[in-house]
Amino acid sequence: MAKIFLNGKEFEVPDGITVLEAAEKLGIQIPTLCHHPELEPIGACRICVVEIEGARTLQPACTTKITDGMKIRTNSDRVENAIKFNLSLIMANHPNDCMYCEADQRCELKKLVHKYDVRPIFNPTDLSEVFDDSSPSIQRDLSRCIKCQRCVRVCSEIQGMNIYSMVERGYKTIPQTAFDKPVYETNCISCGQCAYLCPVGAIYETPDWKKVLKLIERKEKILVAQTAPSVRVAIGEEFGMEPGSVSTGKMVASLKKLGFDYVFDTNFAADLTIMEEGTELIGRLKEGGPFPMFTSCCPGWINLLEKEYPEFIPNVSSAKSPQQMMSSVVKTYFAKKIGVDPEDIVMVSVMPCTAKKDEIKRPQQKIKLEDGREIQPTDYVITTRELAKLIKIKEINFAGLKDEEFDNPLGTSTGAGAIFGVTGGVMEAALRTAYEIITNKQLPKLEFDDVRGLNGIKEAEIDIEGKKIKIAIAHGTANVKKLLDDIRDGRRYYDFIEIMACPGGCIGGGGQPKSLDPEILKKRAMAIYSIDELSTLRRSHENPDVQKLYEEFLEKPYSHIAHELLHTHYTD
Ligand code: HC1
Ligand code: SF4
Repeated sequence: MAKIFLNGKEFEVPDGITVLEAAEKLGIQIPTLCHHPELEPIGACRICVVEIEGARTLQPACTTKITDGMKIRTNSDRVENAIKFNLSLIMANHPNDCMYCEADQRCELKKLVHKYDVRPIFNPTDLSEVFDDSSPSIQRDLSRCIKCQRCVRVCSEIQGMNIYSMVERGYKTIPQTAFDKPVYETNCISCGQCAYLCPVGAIYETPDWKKVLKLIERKEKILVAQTAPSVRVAIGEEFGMEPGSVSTGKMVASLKKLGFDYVFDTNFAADLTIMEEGTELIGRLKEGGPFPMFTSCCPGWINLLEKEYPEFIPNVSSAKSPQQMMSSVVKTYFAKKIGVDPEDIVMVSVMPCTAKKDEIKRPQQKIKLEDGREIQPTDYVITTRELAKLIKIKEINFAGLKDEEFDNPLGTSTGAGAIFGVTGGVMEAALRTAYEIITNKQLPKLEFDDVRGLNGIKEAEIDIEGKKIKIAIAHGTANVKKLLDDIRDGRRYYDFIEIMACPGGCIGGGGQPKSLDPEILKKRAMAIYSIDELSTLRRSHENPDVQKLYEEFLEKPYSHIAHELLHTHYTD
């Protein structure tokens, strides 16, 4: 432990930590912009400066390590004036376009400018003109870039993709793609982690909320929404609720208030996915491969597969993602049930994910109707943040809403469907069903502890009637690449692998509420597991409405019609 003096008071803090970490532990706020708890500190923005006795100049708290006896001041006039000055320098190169900016109330720069009462020294001139709307998932307006490099760092450190690097010099420096290519023409996998960590509005999800707002206000078609497993454990954060709150009922109520006619649960389709993918796994186990088999529900992973690992294409499950299964069922089975033309239904998905926005545009996801028309199952994807924005625009008091229930018959789900939203969840849900179908016995314990937790790569061996099945789970694309490289080069072998591109799985998706809480993924994961624990049904094959869907329409898992509607293929 080291002794330090912070603003005149003596404290003991662990050796080797930074001034910023020490202050955080002691409950003293130091403003930051480039710092993010998940990234290596670089001291780029100079907003976290502090006075250290004996040092000639102010020092950045994020990169300065504590030493024994260090005397630090965070609250002097000198510190405050420097923060103000550094913020005004950022503002001198930043447009005053807050009313048009996608970051709106979440802008970290705006909050600091207000707090420190920063006034413009001169009007911004010569701003970067890079505007990139090439991707269905993310947009970039680099006139708003504050050079914090969070996008560069998350894309390389956490995602291992290295799509951006800082180019140009001085105030003209920007994060740019190689050869200034539009981001959609690079190997970008659309995960949206760069947008998730952007402290301002320089990178953001493609704003489909505008189209959805028009739909709601014009109300010309039947509006159907579906909500992904991890939206309900995060959306409350946008309305001041405690991280880790489960707000399923309020989320459904808010969508009804916005004007959706039906609100269905993607968790239902997650159960359906398990029926199809589990059958595929059982089939491969009987027929001897191809192994490893990979899960297919994460579209960031599918983008990585096609762009960088096409040799694994035959190994990936052909099951569409739950989002696409739900929309395919809504526009066939459900449209028939309510007697409407599928093209009179508009299907909107609420997802934690930006890559879901490009998944819906894949041509091989289209479904063929009985009369030969080919249609896109999902029409629009909005992120958790975009749904929150719509709720705010419509002045709905989210926290005060009375809980409402999902509509039937596509609103029933099991605990197995719920855990899809967290790393390891798809694997656990698949094992619960595969084990019981193969052995005809009930699992003695439903929780597979080895697949839980936030380690980047998890592995286990499962015994099913004497047959050992080797499984692995990877999340965060840098971990995923490490695992794939090891398998390709023969250093590791598995039978079944779950891949999620974002850290934590969907709970940490690029479209989730932005958070600087280092414990945020843990809190959201615990909320997901609590939904499973409180469910009366916890195995996908027990979902009565999934069973009914097979009886009335799909016949059985992997049937011809199930193949037509619920399966897809990949191309390199
Ligand atoms: Fe996911 Fe999935 S779990 S991919 O993370 O398989 O986005 O939440 O909806 O489709 O169910 C996302 C989450 C989501 C799908 C499911
Ligand atoms: Fe990198 Fe993901 Fe951003 Fe693409 S969307 S640039 S892969 S962080």
